[in-house]
Amino acid sequence: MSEKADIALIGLAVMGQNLILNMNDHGFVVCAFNRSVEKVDSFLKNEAKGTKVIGAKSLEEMVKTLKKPRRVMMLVKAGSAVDDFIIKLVPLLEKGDIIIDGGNSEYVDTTRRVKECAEKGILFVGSGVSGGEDGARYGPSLMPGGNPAAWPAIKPIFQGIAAKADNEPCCDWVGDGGAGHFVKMVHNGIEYGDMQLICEAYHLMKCALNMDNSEMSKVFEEWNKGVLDSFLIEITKDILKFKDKDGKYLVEKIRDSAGQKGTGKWTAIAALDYGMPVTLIGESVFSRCLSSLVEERHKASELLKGPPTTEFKGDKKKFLDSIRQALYASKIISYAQGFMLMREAAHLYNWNLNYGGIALMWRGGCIIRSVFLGNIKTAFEHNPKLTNLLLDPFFNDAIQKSQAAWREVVATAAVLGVPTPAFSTALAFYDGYRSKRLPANLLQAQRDYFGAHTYELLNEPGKFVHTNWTGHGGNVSASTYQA
Ligand code: NBP
Repeated sequence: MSEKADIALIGLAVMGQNLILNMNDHGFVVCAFNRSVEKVDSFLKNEAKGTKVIGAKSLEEMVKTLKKPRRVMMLVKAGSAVDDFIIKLVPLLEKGDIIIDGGNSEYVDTTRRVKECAEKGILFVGSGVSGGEDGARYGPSLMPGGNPAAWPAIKPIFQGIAAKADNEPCCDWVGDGGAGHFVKMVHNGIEYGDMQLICEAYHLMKCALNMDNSEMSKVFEEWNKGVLDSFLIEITKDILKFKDKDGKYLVEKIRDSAGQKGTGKWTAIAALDYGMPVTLIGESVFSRCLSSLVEERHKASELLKGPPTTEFKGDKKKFLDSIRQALYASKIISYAQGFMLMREAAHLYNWNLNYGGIALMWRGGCIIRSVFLGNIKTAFEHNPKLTNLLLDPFFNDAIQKSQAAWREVVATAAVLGVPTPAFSTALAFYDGYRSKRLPANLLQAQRDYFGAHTYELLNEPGKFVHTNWTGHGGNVSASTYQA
């Protein structure tokens, strides 16, 4: 077969098929392959009928169709399937050829694969792909990282098919090793946080303000015209007013037990591993876990009493706007925490992350796309060395303006007994972050009292000392290290 395909794509499930059609629309010739090869014929006869897409029945045949350097992209289930394909592909490729993994792989796996492939002369790229089915078809957000030598060869395809925001592609080179998949992981964690915040706003509207679905939908429609303008607020507006065949609101019939595929959990684990207080994403993961304890919650709901009513008795219109402000302020905290985590990982892995560029990559095409990300991009453009988003004048000002309403919502929710874990943890983080002095002095004293773990004095940082607090303990201290 003559070498005519610009790129091969392995994996003909929802993401792969749509990405192929998107590439085809942008003038690239794609060779399609799938483990179950019968799907190749079916795809060519149906979804890809009338396109320039070609198919291959084996990896050998697929590789022969490719222009050099060969570009092979996988969109298969993350995990061993990716390693299996790499093992089969490497002997068929030449030095300088490129393998791209567009699945939701763990960044540590990508770091390993980049290294292993480089040892064999193959350029490996791990790319976050966000936007689901629609994004893949009409413009995803793409977050490629890995072997930088691959970027010039894949850039035209990636930037060609990516979503555009402010006329710029939502795709740029992220960094070495697993940087692309790390950034995608944080994106997914932030998505967990955004969804949880919206759910808490909905819960308060329903339980504290007794609003019906049509009213709530209108509120989200209104919110979508301001600073909260985003894909997730927009779909929430649609979901809330969607009626089932019997005329009843569908969302109210859905079992309140949240599923998860793991990327939020990975973000929380990375936060713990790197010692970064990414509390809002953590709470969002735990909120899903709590929701799934349905039977236990049903029993507990009969036994564990809360306040006599969840109904808010004050100025409802004003409280509704306070919920909007609490959502906005909490969202700022969540993104500030997500960027803190990326900054720490960049420091540890020596990635040169472009934070404004990342905000632009998320600005369109993906699930967390929003107007707000434009403000984040601007903040990092003004100051690429910004240590924390909260210190940017725009976001500092936004938090100051919403602060009173945010505190009112968290306090009222606590009084009424309506759970708002993400709103609350965001506010606790804000108060902790802005505290010149925290009670960790007492904590250090406790550690030294019971475990001789030592402490530093305010006027002698870096010098660890131990006190014999009781008079009968020894004077020997434990080793000093950070877990
Ligand atoms: P799936 O995650 O459902 O994977 C289906 C593909 O993986 C099929 O091509 C299947 O081949 C192949 N596959 C499986 Br399953 N096990 C395999 C194995 N052991 N060896 C070789 N191939 C295997 O597809 P998807 O939803 O299109 O997602 C593709 C990737 O993109 C995943 O990593 C996913 O996490 C990620 N992603 C998905 C979305 C989304 O919205 N769905 C969004 C962003 C990223 P077969 O046909 O022979 O079974």
